[in-house]
Amino acid sequence: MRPQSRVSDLVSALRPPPRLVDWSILAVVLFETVSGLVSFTIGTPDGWPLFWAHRIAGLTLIFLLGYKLARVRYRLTDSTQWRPTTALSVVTLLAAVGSLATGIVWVAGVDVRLAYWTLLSVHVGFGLVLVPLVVAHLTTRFRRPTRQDFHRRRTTIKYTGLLLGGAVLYRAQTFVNEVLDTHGSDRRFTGSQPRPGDGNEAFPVTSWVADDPDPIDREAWSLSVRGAIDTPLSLSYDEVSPESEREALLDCTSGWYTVQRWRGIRVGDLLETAEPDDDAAYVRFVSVTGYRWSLPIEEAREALLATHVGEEALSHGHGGPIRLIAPGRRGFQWVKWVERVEVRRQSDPAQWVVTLVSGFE
Ligand SMILES: Nc1nc2c(c(=O)[nH]1)N[C@H]1C(S)=C(S)[C@@H](COP(=O)(O)O)O[C@H]1N2
Ligand SMILES: [Mo]
Repeated sequence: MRPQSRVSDLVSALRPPPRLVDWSILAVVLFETVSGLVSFTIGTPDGWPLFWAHRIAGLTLIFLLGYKLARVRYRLTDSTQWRPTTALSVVTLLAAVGSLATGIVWVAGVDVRLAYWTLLSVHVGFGLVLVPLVVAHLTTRFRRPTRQDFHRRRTTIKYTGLLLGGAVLYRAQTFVNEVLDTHGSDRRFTGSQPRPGDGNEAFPVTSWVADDPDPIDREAWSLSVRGAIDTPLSLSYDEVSPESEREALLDCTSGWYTVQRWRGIRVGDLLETAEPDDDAAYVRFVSVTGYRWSLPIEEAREALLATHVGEEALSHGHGGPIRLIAPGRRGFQWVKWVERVEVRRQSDPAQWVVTLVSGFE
């Protein structure tokens, strides 16, 4: 037997029963959505298993979509089979192929932009439209798996095999990256690609969603510190003495990272002057736009409010006069254009919504 047909025999042997294929596709799409969104919050290398799980499970879709297409291809190619729901099926297929393809091409290190979106952002976009499409598609042809579809040992073996298949595909792709020395092997564990160089020009200006304030007049601006503290503060730009410096890595969920030397004031030094109450637990950083994020107070002490990047004063785009540097956190938590530091007793769940809607009128 030729090796090629052995592989295809193996792949056919792993095929779950048709109804299970459909539900497996739904399960994988949901897993990819959840793992993808949760991965946005992970910035330290100990979170790597989630990224690997996302990649491996995502690649099993190649098999599952293959099984599915082999079975239903005639409904697309034979026009007497067309139904009103066929259009929905086609759109669902396109979204699935789109998210898979952009994910795979991203792993290869390709860095093209569509309008101003990185491929990774397009991947996220495809993924987000795919969820309602798959759910809608499944309800038009709703068939619950039956007891006969499950066979404890066989089912376990098949799904284990499929996940192994996904792992082999991912390993094959990283191997190709290494052999061809593509930019895919420069990626961080988060998948982000490097933006080398120092200073304002070295890395892109990015908004999480829609935040885009007018440039801030440094003379009129001030930084206030308030909340659960003894001594409220208000500092003009000149009163912020940028004496602390540290290197930190900014990793944006749109798929790039940069390592810069940031200079500014340690939040811990600000807090020492402000004297937090004993039960202070969080520090919230609020932008002139209302955009905000909180850090647990111990972590916040180590964070920096930066006025400088590299040797330069922070540009408006990068959050000047002052922005938060939160090492180990993903980019969207590095609040730009900070004007208020609030010491608080509670966490701030509403920040998740505020960051998404800030900037919309
Ligand atoms: N106020 C505010 N801060 C923000 C954002 C925003 O939209 N508004 N975007 C965040 C995101 S998603 C990232 S990746 C970084 C980008 O910083 P940069 O524009 O300096 O590269 O800023 C973060 N801080
Ligand atoms: Mo970002």
